[in-house]
Amino acid sequence: MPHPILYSFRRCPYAMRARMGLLLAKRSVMLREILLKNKPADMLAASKKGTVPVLILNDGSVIDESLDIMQWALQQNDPANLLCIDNPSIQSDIDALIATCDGEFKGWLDKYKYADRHPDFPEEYYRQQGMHFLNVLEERLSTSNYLLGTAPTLADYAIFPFIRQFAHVDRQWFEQSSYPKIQDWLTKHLESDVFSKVMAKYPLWLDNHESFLFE
Ligand SMILES: N[C@@H](CCC(=O)N[C@@H](CS)C(=O)NCC(=O)O)C(=O)O
Repeated sequence: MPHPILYSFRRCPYAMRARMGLLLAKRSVMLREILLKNKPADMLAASKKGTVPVLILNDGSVIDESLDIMQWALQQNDPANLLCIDNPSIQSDIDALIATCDGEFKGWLDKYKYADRHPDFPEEYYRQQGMHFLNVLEERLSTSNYLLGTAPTLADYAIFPFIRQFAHVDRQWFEQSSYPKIQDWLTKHLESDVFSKVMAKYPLWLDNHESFLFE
């Protein structure tokens, strides 16, 4: 049985979360590393959106949303119960947190990251807006080790790549900021085996059309 194909870009937070979902579900795929400035025709033929990640299943169907890829994998095998299948109330908290991350927070994150392209306000303004979400996370992490309790859920893995980006915009600011719980939580994820595996470097697919087993 051939493996599904995953078009991915190492540094994309959406692709990171998809790779983590696949890894945590122990779902092997053939990884094709791309560059956003030179997208392979095969990837665009599969998904016209032109975003990564894109997963092509063996039956030819395509999943081109990172969260859908995580869910597809974890619905088949979720040894750590990241989807919290027996707890609809936690599930709706997970969905709500991820929706805020991908919606409002991501909007401010992009403006903070590229403040020079958004001269209406200074960088600090965009950071301040993004901090509303950080405040919510800090409060949650003040009462438990993970966002939804004592164990990680889909929300932790889906959200931390974006907090990592936020922290990287101005590391000095982040390190002295009043977010000690987020700092610990982020460090824990960044130092995890899962993260170091998903951040392994692969040669570009377009260089020699070689996919790599990702498992
Ligand atoms: N909603 C999509 C967003 C994916 C996305 O926007 N990925 C970015 C890279 S981080 C991308 O591919 N952008 C296209 C481009 O820059 O050309 C998902 O969750 O998969």
